[in-house]
Amino acid sequence: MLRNMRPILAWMSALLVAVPLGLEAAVSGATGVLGKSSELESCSQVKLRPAGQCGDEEECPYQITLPPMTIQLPKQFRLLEKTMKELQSLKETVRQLRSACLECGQQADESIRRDTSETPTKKDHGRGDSSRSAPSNSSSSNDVIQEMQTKMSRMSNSLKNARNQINTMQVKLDMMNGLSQNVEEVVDRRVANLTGVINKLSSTCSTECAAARSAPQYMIAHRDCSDYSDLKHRINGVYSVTPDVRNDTFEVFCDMESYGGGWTVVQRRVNGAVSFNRTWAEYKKGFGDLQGDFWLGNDKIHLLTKTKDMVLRIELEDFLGVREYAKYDQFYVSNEFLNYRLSLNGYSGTAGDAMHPKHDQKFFTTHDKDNDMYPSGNCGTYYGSGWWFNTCMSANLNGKYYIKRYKGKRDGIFWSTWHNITSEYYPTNYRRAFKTVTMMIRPKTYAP
Ligand SMILES: [Ca+2]
Repeated sequence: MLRNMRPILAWMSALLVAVPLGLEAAVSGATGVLGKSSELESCSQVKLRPAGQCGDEEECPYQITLPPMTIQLPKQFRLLEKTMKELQSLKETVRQLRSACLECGQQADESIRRDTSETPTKKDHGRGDSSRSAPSNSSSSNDVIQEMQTKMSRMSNSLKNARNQINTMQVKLDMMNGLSQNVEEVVDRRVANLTGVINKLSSTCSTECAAARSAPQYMIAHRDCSDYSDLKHRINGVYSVTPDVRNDTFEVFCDMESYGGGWTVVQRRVNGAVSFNRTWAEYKKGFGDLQGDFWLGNDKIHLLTKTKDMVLRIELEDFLGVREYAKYDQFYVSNEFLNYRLSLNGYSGTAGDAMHPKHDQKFFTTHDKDNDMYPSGNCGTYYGSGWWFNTCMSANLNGKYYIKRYKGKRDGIFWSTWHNITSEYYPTNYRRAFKTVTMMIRPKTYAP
């Protein structure tokens, strides 16, 4: 702008020099002529007359009146006028801003003095708002400050509450620490006790478990007497066997000495101390004394014969001292659902085959359960025995135990192929009695 004004000012200086009047008067009224030209339009010629009050020495100021004059000004004069107006406007704005800034600063200082918790950030913020606001916005600045004070107050209260909560939590934490210490003491004591027990067990194990480690070799289930094959078991007696691990273990009498041993005895008659005239349930479960007369039990005989191919050996001795045997290479007794049906075959021996022809595939009958082939009655009832009766028998090893020959109904222990037995005619002749009977089984694959 100054670059544009420079030729204008030079032109004005030349104009004033050209006026044929006192230089002082022209200079003093220069701006007035320019700003108030309309007031001078009535003057027709140049006049010089006193103006204002005169002093003591009558020195009065004089006013010069110029005739109407039209001067053609270049268009840049509009820029000058505009520039002057803009300058005046800027000056006024600066003045107002300065005034507003002073008032705002005073208010901010007062606010700072009222609010002891005021922060420098807030003060700067307040002044920043004021510097951008006119004096009329001071009330809004106060509102902002009050709002911030309210927020500060709320934050202060929140902080107080938080502090109270922290104190409460601290108290609880102290209590928890106390409890934790107690629990730790209890746990430590328990762990110490357990450690002692474990150490004790460990020391015990170090001396005794060596034998236990080798124990599984001897804990294989003995399915029957033939599984007791080691030398220390070569003695007749009662042993435990588990033919089927899904069923119970039970005791049997093992003949470990006769004919290679390994025999599981399922029936024996030696003294007649035990009656064999028993019910279905008794034959099912077994009865008698394993060391004397007994029936092992149909369920147990079934278990013993179902998992292995078994050989049946029957030993007979009469009171005359005659000893014979009958051996069957196949012997199997079905379960109770099939009425303990007998399967046997493959006879060999000296007593004759009194069993297979009439008793193979026959069901078991007792006096309270008639499964025989005799339609008019119960063979079990008639002969006082439980057996695989047909119509009714050619052998009955569960008959009555007679200690000597007898007459009448042949209800004693009977083996129809025994020597000279065909000469016993009913009812005149005596019946032969048997001193001992043994039925024992062994796996077909058994090798002594
Ligand atoms: Ca019948």
